[in-house]
Amino acid sequence: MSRNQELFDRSRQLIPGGVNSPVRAFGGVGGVPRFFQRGAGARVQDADGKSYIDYVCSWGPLLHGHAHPKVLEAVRTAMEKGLSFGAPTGLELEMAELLCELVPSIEQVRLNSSGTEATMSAIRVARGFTGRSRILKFDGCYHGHSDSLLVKAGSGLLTFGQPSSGGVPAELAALTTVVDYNDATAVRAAFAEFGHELAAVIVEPIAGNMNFVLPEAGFLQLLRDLCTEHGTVLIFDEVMTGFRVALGGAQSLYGIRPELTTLGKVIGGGLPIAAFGGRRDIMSCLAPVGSVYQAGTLSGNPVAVSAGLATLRLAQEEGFHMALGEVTHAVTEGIAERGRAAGFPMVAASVGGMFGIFFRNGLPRNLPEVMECDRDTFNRFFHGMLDEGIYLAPSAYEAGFVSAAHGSAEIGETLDAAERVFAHLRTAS
Ligand code: HOZ
Repeated sequence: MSRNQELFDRSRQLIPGGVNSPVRAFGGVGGVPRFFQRGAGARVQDADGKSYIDYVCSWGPLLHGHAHPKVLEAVRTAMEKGLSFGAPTGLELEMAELLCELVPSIEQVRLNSSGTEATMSAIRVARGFTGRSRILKFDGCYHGHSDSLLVKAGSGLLTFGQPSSGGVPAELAALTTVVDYNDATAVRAAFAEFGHELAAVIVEPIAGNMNFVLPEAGFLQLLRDLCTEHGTVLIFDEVMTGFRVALGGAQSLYGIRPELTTLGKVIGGGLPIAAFGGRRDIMSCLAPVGSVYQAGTLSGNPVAVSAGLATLRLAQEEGFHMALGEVTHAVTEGIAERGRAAGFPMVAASVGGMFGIFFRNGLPRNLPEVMECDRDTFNRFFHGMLDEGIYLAPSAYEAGFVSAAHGSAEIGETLDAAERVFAHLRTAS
């Protein structure tokens, strides 16, 4: 029996589904999850000693790959001075200064420990600031697992949102209105009906939790205009896109200034840290200045902040995102070209170090179109690539990630593997 299998069998006895986050269980693709024992640069090694080129990068944080020497050095230096104080440190101030400099819409920022906390807190401060309760989100955008955000659309726009998870009270879900991504008509209709009640609109400016879906021209501007008109707080969830698609996040690419932004992943470089920030008058609603409560024992943890600072400083090097984007484009377009040449309908999209590949004709605009992809072919492609030593996200509905440690060797190996896998899939089908 493989060591991965043995670890999975034992884990399932003690950890629900054998994993600490559902998608890791390989439920969507089948088979045995790989248990990793180490990572270096663009590569990871599983419990059986097999090596893979990693296109998950811990779901985004590892912008410079695994165990980058400068990030490790920063962590070592910080941890030797103490792991946690539960009191302010100068490092947190350095992080706040850097975040406000890199993302100009952030005038004040607060650190916490996970993207879920950041989005949950941003919603609370938006509700506290506006004195309103209702929020608007988009189907297929994921903003962590707090109750107000685990909500799917009801049967029509004017029906209440429904919980998308057990344990979420229907009464709470009813305060969340859900419409399709890129659907300007539905957004206008929602504002016409509920605009005066909307505390916040929360959106991934590039959606990375229904695979990878780009905003259509004018979509984010429409949200900006309607929020301004109705006194609604626009929240950009840049937990995934922040510092990954561009140094100033997706908002810098599209030229939109949200009231609030949530960040995570890259700002911890692989350690748990997240942040939410934005307009000074809104952030001033937070305790101890204002009445909106939010706190955390490990918020602003010095070791995590140090890893994040080192990660962000490396990303500030001239041309960093351009080079990252070129590698990502070469890998993803190369895979899609080989897929099409083998007769599969396939497209790819990427920005900076984040990408999506789809088994369908044409890029999807929203969740229903993402769901039209050929999942069975994706799953066979995924397992073929895994056997070849290429680790893609174990789900057709997740974005992929490339790091600065991925270079020409990784591009070549990945494309050669894809060619062999497509040739095999074609003969098998
Ligand atoms: N939230 C991630 C999927 N979009 C999964 C995180 C994980 O399993 O680590």
